[in-house]
Amino acid sequence: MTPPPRTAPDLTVDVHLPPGGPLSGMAADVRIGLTKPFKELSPRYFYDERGSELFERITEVEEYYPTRAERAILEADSAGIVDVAGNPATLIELGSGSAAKTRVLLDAMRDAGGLEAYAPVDISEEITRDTATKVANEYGVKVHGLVCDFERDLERMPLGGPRVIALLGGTIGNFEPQQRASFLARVANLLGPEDHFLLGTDLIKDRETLEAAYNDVAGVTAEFNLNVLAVLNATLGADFDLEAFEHSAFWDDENLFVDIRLRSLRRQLIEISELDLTVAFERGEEMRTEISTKFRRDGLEGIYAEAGLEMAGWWTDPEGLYGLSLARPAI
Ligand code: AVJ
Repeated sequence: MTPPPRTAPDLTVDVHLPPGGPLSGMAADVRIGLTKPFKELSPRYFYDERGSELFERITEVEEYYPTRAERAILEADSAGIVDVAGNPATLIELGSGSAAKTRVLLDAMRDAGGLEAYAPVDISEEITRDTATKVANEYGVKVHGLVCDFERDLERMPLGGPRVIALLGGTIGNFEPQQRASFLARVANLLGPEDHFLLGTDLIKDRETLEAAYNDVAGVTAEFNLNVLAVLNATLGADFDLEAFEHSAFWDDENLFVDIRLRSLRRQLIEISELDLTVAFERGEEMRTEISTKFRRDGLEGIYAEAGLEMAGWWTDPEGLYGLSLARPAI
């Protein structure tokens, strides 16, 4: 047996998708959402190939600031983040995607001399394999990719630290308060005394800025939102007419989220053949497709405390649009 060449990347990718693939459970979930008095769909179904492409385009429109703001913070403060995190050896990234912004963090970890391993965690097998391979080759560190639903499979995250578990991009904004609380409590439970959790959160600001970010003039967000109906047509045999709905997004200053909906432009019946279900929409009826919660530093500290975490660091961009926080298990 010849040993592998010294340059062979140290790379593994484990797949933990349920038997039905990434969309298993979707049928039952959509049935529940569409038979409620106030209809709703989970934002997880936005991201088919077209949806992922449209989201990428959203991050490039003028009005949508969160991606740029988060990148600016990472570029300015990665060294500080790595320092407060105690020069970690492993970065575990939940919802890593193409890991575009992650490299800034990996660079800072490498510069601090700690970087040993990277674990990209994502629901898309293709993207995870691609990201894992690229990072293994670029950084020459151990890469352990995990293809799973990170919410369901959180306890599968590789051990060995000190680690940083990162959830960037403002994804936590999609979680309902209860779902968020139990997710963060599980994170707290998973963290060893030397581990940290790095979280990206969009911040509360004036209504105009928030609403503009979700109602871009070019209509990319509207197209992204409507695309979820095409996903249901393709995967569940539904017959949604995308022209018969319109995008709506408004800031709810009581719940502190941008409320993203689709409004039926006429009274209509939708057949969903795979569910053997007919859904009636009134003219003007709205269905929620996403919430995007916004935070303040003190609110987030309270949310951490309830989950058994404490904030160890806080960074914002110069305009204070977006926040990155580092949390550790509360003592
Ligand atoms: C990917 C959940 C962070 O809430 O801003 C962007 C998704 N939806 N425009 C967000 C989204 C409409 C985005 N997150």
